[in-house]
This record gives sequence, structure tokens and C-alpha cells, in this order.
Amino acid sequence: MTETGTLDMFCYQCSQTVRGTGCTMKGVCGKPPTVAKLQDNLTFAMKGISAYAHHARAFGKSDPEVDAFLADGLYSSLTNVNFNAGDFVALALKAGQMNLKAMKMLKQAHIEAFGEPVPTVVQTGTVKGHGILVTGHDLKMLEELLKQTEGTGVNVYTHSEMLPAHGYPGLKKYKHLVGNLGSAWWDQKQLFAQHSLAILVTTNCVLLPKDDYSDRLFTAGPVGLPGVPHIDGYDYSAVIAKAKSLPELPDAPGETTLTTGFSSGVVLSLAGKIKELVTAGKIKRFFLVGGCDAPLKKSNEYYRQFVQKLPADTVILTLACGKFRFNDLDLGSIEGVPRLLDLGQCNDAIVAIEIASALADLFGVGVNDLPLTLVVSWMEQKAVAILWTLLALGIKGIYLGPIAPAWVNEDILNVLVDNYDIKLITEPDDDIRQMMAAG
Ligand code: SF4
Ligand code: SF3
Repeated sequence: MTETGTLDMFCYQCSQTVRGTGCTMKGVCGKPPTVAKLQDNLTFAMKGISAYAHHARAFGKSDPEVDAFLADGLYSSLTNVNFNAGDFVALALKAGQMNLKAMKMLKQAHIEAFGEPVPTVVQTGTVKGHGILVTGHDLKMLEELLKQTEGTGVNVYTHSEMLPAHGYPGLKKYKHLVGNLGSAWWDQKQLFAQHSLAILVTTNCVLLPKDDYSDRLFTAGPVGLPGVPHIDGYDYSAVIAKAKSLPELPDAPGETTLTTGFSSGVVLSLAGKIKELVTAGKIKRFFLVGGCDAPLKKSNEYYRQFVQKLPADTVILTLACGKFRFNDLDLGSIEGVPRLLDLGQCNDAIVAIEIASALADLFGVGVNDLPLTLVVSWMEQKAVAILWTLLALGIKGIYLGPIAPAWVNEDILNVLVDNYDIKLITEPDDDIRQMMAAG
């Protein structure tokens, strides 16, 4: 059984929607809850992989092995086809491997199209004039919009997972890509209502709009909202016309700036210095803090405090929308190595993996022996795929939050703890003490 966003329960296996907790088929399948949860987990991970494969396809890239896995994996989650929990753990690990390929393919596509990101300071306020806000993950759509708005007097802003676009040379060259507004996906109802912008939604995670901005909203690609115009292809003239019809935004610089664009090339160009600082005890530990953010009490309380409380001799890598919990903080640098390095979107977990393996080579150890702790926030299906990628790579000791995923029950959590030493986050002080004391 799988919970949906409604009060109903949906079981993917018999495709039954049942009120409350009962099974209308009287549990005829006899499926153990652990198998049902592992099947759900696999389905979630495959949805995440599909998103990355979809974006790569927009750049003309695909991988028959990934496509074949998506078909085989979905077939395995069909009605009563396989009741072996172990098979679903193996499939989840395979999903992790396929997600690694999908993320690599997408990263290669982004770099081929726009160059490798470079550190870039991004403004957070508004600039006088008309504007379009672009949200979601689709950089190809952003590029096409930038081409079509060039010289029109309409400025373009990023939101949430679009922030890393500013680091790509092929996108930052557009002077009318003027800044970023807001933070993670879940602030959109308040943010979109606040500014008189046209808004282009390119991917998940969109929310059903409020009336006060739904007439300024446009969807594209796989996104759809009732009563909201959808752009097929890459002709954004309706979005540009809408932006021009709206009152101009004021010149209102933001109080902070954000820095993004730390690609593997940029971070690894510092490898010699990093080695020297680690050897001299001036960098004690690296942290990867990031993932899909959730508007939960635990997230509100944990991640910002966690990063603020980390000792000054630590370096924090971050990615995905979870970074907006703390990416406005000025954490300074350690002898020229910035303490906060934004690697990009959630799919740029591949960059974190590349950096971690390069650091492991540099120090002549395995990734698990590096002074590195991963604090991964999960919220939706892409994060599930990324988690299984990390597990498939044999990475142990990941701290997971803000809460245990719904596809985990006690049995599954025990397997994750026993085999991968997964821990759930607790309190920043306690966790930091434990992490800093790790080998
Ligand atoms: Fe789900 Fe089993 Fe009930 Fe079918 S019989 S709806 S698979 S729990
Ligand atoms: Fe996840 Fe929506 Fe933020 Fe790409 S996909 S990070 S939540």
C-alpha cells in the first residue's frame, strides 16, 4: 500500500484506491509490507532517474541501458510479479547505478552546451524593468528564453533549482540574467505573488497556484496546471508579452548575494592547496550538506543551525534546493579555499561524487576513509535515486533527514543501518560532535 497526497490509500499492485487503511481486495496478495515498501522505493527511484534522463534527452543524449532498466524495473513492480525482498534491494542498487549514468549523461550535456561552471556571485533583489522568473531544473528552456529575451528589455531571474544556471559561461554571458529570487521550491506561493513577473515553470516541484499569480504563470515540458497556459516547444513569445504587460519591477537590490558555480574542475584546481591544508590540520573535515528540501519543522530547525555550528576548520559542499537553508551565510574561506561550495542542482550530485573520488585518490584512501560526512536531505523521488546511487557506490555512514522516508519500515531501516551505517539526523550539536569524532 502506498499513501497518496489525499486521504485515500493507493496500492500500486492491484491499482486499488481504498478509503482509510483497508485493502478492498482483502489482502489477497499476502504481500509482506516490507516488499510493498521496497517496490514503492524502486518506483520512486525510477521516477527520479526518468527526470534526469528526460532532461538529457532534450540535449539529444540517451542511454539504452538506462532506458532498458526503466522498463525492467517498472515491470518488476507490477502486480504480484515478485515477492522477494532481496530482489528489490538488488534492483534499488541497480537503480542507483543507472542514476549515476543518467546524472553523468546530463552533466556532460550541460557542460557541452554551456561550458563548465565557474564561481559566480548572484544578486538576490530586483532590477528596474520587466521580468520573467524561471523555476525548475531545465537549463535548455532557460537558454532558449534568454535568447528570445535578449535586447527586449525583459530581465530574467532564476528561482530555486535554477540558481546554478548563473555559473555556466554559456548562460551567464546573457547580461539580462540578472539574479535569483526566493529560495527552495516551497516558497513559490508567497514569492510568485510578491513580484509582478511572468513565471515559467520548467519541471517539478510546482505547487497548485494561488489566484493572485495564476494569470502570470506558464508551464512547459512535463509540467501542467489547470487553467495555466502550456508552452509546447521553445517559443516563449506569450511569456515575454505577459512580462511586458505587467508593471515594471523596482530597483531593489537584495540584502545578500549567493555564490554558485563550483564545478569539479574549479574545486579540483584547488586540490594541491586542499591537500596541504588537510595535512597541516587546517581543514579537519569536509561535509556534503544538501538534497531536496522540505518545509518541515525539523528542516526549519536543523540545517541552518547545523552549518552555522560547524567548526571554522571545515569545508561544506552543497547542492540542490536544500542549500537555501544556509547559502546566504558568509562562511569565509580557509587560506583561499571557500568554506561553502555550491556544486549545483540535485543532479550535480555527480559533481560531489567526482570530487569525493578525486580527493580519495589524492590522499590514497577509499572514499569512506576520507574526512567527509554526507548529510543528505531527501524529499522527493530524485533524492531517492541519488541516495541509492551513493549506496551503490558503497558510501557508508550517510546522515539522512529530515525524517525517515515513508518507504522505510523498521526492517528496511535495519538493513540500511547494518549494511550502510545510515543514521537519521538528531540535533545539530550531537550530530556534529559524533561526525567530528569520526575517523
Ligand atoms: Fe495491494 Fe495486496 Fe491489497 Fe492488492 S491485495 S490492493 S496488492 S495489499
Ligand atoms: Fe529536489 Fe524538487 Fe529541490 Fe532538484 S527535485 S532538488 S525538491
